[in-house]
Amino acid sequence: MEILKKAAENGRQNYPRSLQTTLLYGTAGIRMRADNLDYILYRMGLLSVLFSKFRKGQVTGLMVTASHNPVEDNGVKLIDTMGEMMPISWEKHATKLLNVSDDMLESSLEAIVKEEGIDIDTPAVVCTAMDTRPSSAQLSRAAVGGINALGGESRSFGLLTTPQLHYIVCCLNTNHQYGLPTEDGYYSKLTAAFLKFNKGRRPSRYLPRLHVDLANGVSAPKIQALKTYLGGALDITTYNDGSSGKLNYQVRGQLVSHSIDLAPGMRCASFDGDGDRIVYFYRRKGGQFALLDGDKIATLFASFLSDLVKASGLKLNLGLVQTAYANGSSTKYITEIMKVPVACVPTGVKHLHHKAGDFDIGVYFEANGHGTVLFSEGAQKTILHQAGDDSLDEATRAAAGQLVTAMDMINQTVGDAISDLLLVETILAVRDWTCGDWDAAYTDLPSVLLKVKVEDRTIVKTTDAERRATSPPGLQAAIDELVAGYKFGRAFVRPSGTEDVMRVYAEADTKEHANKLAYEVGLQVYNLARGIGEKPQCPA
Ligand code: G16
Repeated sequence: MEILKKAAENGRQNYPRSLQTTLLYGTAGIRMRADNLDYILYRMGLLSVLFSKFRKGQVTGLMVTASHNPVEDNGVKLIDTMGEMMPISWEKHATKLLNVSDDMLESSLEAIVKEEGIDIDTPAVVCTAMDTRPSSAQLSRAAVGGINALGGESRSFGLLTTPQLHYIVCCLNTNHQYGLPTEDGYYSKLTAAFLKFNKGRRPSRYLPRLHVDLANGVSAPKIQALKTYLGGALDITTYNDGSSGKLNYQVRGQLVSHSIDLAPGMRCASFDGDGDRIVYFYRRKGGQFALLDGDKIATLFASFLSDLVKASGLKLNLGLVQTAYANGSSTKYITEIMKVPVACVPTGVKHLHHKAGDFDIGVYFEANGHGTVLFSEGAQKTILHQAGDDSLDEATRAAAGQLVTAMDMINQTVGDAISDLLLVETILAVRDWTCGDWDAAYTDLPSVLLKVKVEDRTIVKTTDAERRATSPPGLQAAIDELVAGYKFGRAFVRPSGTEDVMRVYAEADTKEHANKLAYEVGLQVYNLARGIGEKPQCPA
């Protein structure tokens, strides 16, 4: 096929492969030091065109970002037609294109076309956007180079949060039914729902005042825009707003930046670099710092939505999806107190999103604050019907109407810090809650996350939603033995899909025990999985 040949030739000349290491399209795309990414972006541009053709010319998306990684890194996330992540079945094609030599690029493209039964003459459209990293503009140009080389139409949206691009892709493929495919359409849809929900509300304990740390990322300008649409209904003070300071500076596993001088009574939230994750935090009355993470947000959403489902007289099954990182106390609370079914899947929004589709209403969250709510097509229709059914009493209809408004506020395509923020604030206002009221539902077990550097992270293999290691031999037995020594002990290890490290998670009855367990498991990983560099240290 002539066009594949030309695209491969263009790649060889203008975007030659500059790395010989083996790369993987991982948890959320590919990310690494930005210096060598040009050819990768070019090739991912090619792939997104093939993917659009495979989807019969529907719009696909390509986001240039390395999300929570340091500013020196960059990467790419590919988006499917309804705004979800590119399907896992296509990741092998991405990995193949990341690793083939320039000489093999043409035949590799041909193999994808053949395997997926793609009609190469189908038109293709790819929407692109980028975060605020210094390397993003150049890498976007490389991606557009790839899109155009295969005859695809590229539509560049400039700076967007990752979830905004997901939203726009979905709008375009639903003929604008999901919303208007513009940034203005996004703010208008979400804030109209927020304002509707909060109209005339006069809470006494809840204060519509929030402090948000934006990690110097792409959400900084976006929150300013949001504020104009909110028109003062929510007073947002911003920190790390991009005016100075490094992107993702001090953003760690659980995304808590230290830039906010926390006084009691302040309600704070923190975003990651590309705006798809959010966690809340505050200082308890006794002065203790408290994190309201993705698990706490998930339980807040699930309990609120399940109350509305009951009040609207609907029979819809609501479930919650978590990963192994979910705090043991949250899972216990959801199953035993809330009586909501919980599913556990491997890390990565793509897994959670997929599983959430098994429920009429699927709430999914990773503990790190990545999550949203999915309403099945059937559930959406039933809710809309109920809200407009005049034969029902007013309270029942009003509850269904509130569900409709909540659906409009939620970016169902992917986890979205802005949309999640608006829904958290709405629920707190409706319930007239402070952070303390929200936090009171259950108490997290102390937990710790460690990183361990190893020679080759692929030698660690896991099963049971990453809760057990099957390789290297002896590792799981060693973890089991260590865990048995701690009250409420739980630990697991998994290779990161976004950084070149192994992650070790541990929880136990006290912080000291959780630290010690994580450290001991980390040492086993270091010894059995060929650790490199400094040995793990026991966290303070
Ligand atoms: C990405 C994924 C998340 C995942 C996180 C960490 O987040 O989208 O699902 O939890 O990376 O992944 P890992 O532990 O494999 O490095 P983000 O916000 O950085 O795109």
